[in-house]
Amino acid sequence: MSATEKPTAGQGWVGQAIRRKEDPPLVKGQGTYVDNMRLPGTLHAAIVRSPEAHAAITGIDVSAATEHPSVTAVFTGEDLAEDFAGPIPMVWDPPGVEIKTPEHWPLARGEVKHVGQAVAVVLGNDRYAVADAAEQVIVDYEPKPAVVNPEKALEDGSPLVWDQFGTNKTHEWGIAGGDAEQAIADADVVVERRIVNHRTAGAPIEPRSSIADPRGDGVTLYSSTQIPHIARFILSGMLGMSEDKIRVVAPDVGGGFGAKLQVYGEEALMVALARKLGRPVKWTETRSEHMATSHHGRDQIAYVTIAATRDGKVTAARGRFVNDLGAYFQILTPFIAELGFPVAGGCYAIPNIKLDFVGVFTNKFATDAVRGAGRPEQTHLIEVMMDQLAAELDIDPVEIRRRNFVPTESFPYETPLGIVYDSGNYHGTLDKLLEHVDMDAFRREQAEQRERGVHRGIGLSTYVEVCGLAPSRAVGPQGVGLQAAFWESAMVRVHPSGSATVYTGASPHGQGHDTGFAQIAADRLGIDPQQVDVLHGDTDQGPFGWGTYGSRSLSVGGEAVGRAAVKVQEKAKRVCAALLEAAPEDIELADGKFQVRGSPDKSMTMAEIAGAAHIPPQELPTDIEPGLEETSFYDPENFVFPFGAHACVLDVDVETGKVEIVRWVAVDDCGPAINPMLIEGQVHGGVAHGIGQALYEQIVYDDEGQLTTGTFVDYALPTAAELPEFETDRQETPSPVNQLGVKGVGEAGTIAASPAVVNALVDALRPLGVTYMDMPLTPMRVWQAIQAAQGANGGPPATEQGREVDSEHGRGASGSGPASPTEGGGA
Ligand code: MCN
Repeated sequence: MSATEKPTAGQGWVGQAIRRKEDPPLVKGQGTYVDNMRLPGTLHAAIVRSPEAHAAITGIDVSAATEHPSVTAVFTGEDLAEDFAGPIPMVWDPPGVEIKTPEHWPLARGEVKHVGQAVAVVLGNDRYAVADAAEQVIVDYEPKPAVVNPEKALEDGSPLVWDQFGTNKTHEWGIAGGDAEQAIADADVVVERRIVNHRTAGAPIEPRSSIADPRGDGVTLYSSTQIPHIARFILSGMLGMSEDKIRVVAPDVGGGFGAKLQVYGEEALMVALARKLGRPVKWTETRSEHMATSHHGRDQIAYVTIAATRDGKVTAARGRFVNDLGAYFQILTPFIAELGFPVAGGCYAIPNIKLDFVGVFTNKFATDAVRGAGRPEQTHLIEVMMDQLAAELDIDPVEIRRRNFVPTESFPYETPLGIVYDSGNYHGTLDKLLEHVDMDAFRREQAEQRERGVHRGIGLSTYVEVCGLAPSRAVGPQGVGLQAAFWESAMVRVHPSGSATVYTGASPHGQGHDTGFAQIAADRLGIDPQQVDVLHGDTDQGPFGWGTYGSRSLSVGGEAVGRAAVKVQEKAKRVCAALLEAAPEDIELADGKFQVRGSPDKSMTMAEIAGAAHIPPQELPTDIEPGLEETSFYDPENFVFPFGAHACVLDVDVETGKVEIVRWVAVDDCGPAINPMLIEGQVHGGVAHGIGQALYEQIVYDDEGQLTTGTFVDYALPTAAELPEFETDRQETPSPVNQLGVKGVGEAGTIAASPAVVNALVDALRPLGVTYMDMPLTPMRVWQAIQAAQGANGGPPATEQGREVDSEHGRGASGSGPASPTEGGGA
C-alpha cells in the first residue's frame, strides 16, 4: 500500500508509512518556535559571558550599560542572590557513592570556571541594543590557572577547578560481573587499546530560546525544551514556587539531539527576571553561545582490554574510563557515561565484564546527554575492539561476531552485569545485511582497486542499544540512584463528534509523534489518524510526563497512548452494547466499526458512540458515566533492546587523508514498525549524526581553556553533500516488555555509526600499516596516521593518534597538514 492509500478506518493504521501530519505547517513557515513569539511589553535579555576559563571576578562595572538609552536594567549574580531558592540541581545520587557537586547558579558568584559562563544580564526593549550594551559591562578578572586535559587534571599538582574539593576527581563508579581480571590473566589473547571518544555538540538547527511571561502570582515559560514537565519541577525548586504557579510550554522545537534535555540557568533566569520586573523577558541563544554554553557530549578516554581464546571466543571485557565533565554539573552530567554500562558487552555473550568510571572537573562547559548518551561510547569500544581482536587472530570480522553473538534461543538473556536483554536475533540482522553486501565480491573488488591505488575499506557495526527509559525502580532512587522516575502518561479524549485528542507526556522535537501516536490511537478507536490530534509539551494541558530522550517516547509514551485508547475502546464497547442490546464482550471493533460479533449489520461508528456518550439517550444505563476520556500511566517492567547491523564502505585519499563514504547499509530491528517512514527518517538522521562525529565534528578547547570551535566555521557539521545515500532495511523482533512490542530507534543510527566508520578506515589502510585510529578521522589526522605508519615525517605511531591529538587539543601537533582539527571537514 502506498503512503497515500488509506486502509479502512480503524484497521491497520499501525505499520503504514503515512506522511507526517506535523510537517505541512512546518514546511510552510507556519511553525511556532519560541523566537517567533511576540508578547506585548517584552524585555529582551543579553548575557555578559566570561572570556576567561578560570578567574576570580574582582569587580563588575555596569554603569555604562545601565546608562544606555535602550537598557531597562542590568543584574549581576549577587544582585539576584535573593531571587533564587536553590542552584541548578544535579539529580544523580547513586547509593554509596560520593559525588563532589559544586553549587551552580544561573549567574556567576565571585568566580568563573569556564569560557562563556554567564556573569551579568542586560535587559531592554530592543534585542540588538541590549547586545551592544552588554559589551559595555566591564568585568575585572584575576585569571587563575586553567586545566583542560582530564588526565592531567588527575595528576598531583594540577591546578584545581574547585579548591574546596582538593581534587579534580568528581567521583568513581564501577560495576562488574564474573571475574574479568582472572579471565584476562588466563586468556590466550589479550588486546588493549586506549580509545578517545571526543567532545561534540548537540547543534540543533534551532538554538535555545525562552520567554517567561508573568501572570498574577504565576509565570508561563515558553522554552525550546525536550522536557517541559521536568523543567517545571526543577524550576519550582530553584525559584521557590509551587508547581501549579508555573506553566512550561514547549511549542514547536527545532531539534534537540539531547542538548535540550536540560534545565539551563538561562531558563531559570528568565523566570526570575519576569517575576522581578513584572514583564515578559525573552532570550534567544546565538550559535556561538550554543557552542560554548549548551551542554556538550561524550569526552571520554577509555582504557579497554578484551580477552579471548585463540579461536576467537571473547572471555572478558574490561574498561577504565576517564570522563571529562567540565567545571559544573548540569542535571545529569556525572551519570551520562555510566548510562552506557548495560550494553558494555554489545551483542556478545561475554561472561566477565568489569567497568570503572572516573569523573573529572576541567575548565570547560559541562558534558551531558547528546544523542545516545553513554551508549555510543560503549558501542564504539566493543565494536572497534571486535575488529581489533579479529585482526589479531586473523579471523574475519563477520565470523568473529557470529562466534560471540548471544544465541537467538537465549533470549531473554541476562548479561553478567545483571541486565536482561528482552529479545533479539543478532544473526538475523547480520544475515540480512549480508544479503545487501556481498562480502566476497567486495573483497575481490577491494583487491583490484588496491592495484589501481584506490584505498577502499568496509567496516561493520553490529550493535545492541538499551532504550525505553525506563523502569522507574531500576533507575530511580533505589536503582542506579536517579532522583526521577521514567513512566509516561497519556490521556485520550474522544469528542462528541467522534474525533479525538491525545495528550502525551513525551515532548517531540522532530521525531514525528503527532503521526505515530495518532496511528496507535486511531486503530484502537476505530477512526482515521487525521481525526486524532496529538498534543504535547504543555504542562497545563495534561498529566505529568517525563519528556523525550533516550529513545523512550514510543516504547513508554506510545505504549501509554495505546493503553489509554484501549480503555476508551472498552468504554465505547459498553456504550455500544447498551444501545445495541448486546453484552459488552460480544462487541468487536472491525472494519472501523463497533459491531455485534457475527452480526455486522448491528454496528455503530465511533462518532455515533461518542455522541451517545456525551448526550446520553434514555436507553443508556445510568451506571455508565457520561464522556469518553481515559488516562493511562505506564511504567515499563524492563528496558527494551533494539539492535541491528550496519556496514560502511569508504575510500581514503592517501595523498590528502580525505575520507569519503561511498556506501552505507543499515539493517535495524526496533520491533514492529508503527510507521516505517518515521523509522527510516530516524535512521538517516542518526547515522548522519554518528558519521558527523566520526569524520568531522569536534569541540576543541586550547591549553588555556579557550574554545576554538565556537562557530560552524570551525565545528564542521556535515551537510547532505558529505553523506552517502543510505540503504535501509528492517527486521521485526517484538519486545515482550510492552503490548505494542516496540523498541526505540531515535538513537540507533548514532550508536551504530561511529565504529563502522573507524573499522572501515582501518580496513582500508591496514595494508599501509594503520592498525587503529581515534576519531575524528579528519584529513590531517588520517594523513598523519598514514605517514606515521609508513615511518615518515617523524610523527607518532598510528595507534597513538588519539592520545597525541588529545594532549595537543587537536591543533596540528606535529606541524604537518592542515592546522584545524576539522580542516577538510567538508561542511
Ligand atoms: N518508531 C516507529 N516504530 C518503531 C520504533 C519507532 O514508528 N518500532 C517511531 C516513533 O513513533 C517515533 C520515532 O520512531 O516517531 C522515534 O521514536 P523513539 O525511538 O521512541 O525515540 P523518541 O521519540 O524518544 O526520540 C528520542 C530520540 C533521541 S534520544 C534523540 S537525541 C533524537 C531523536 O530521537 N533527537 C532528534 N531523533 C531526533 N529527530 C529529530 N528530527 N530531531 C532530534 O533532535
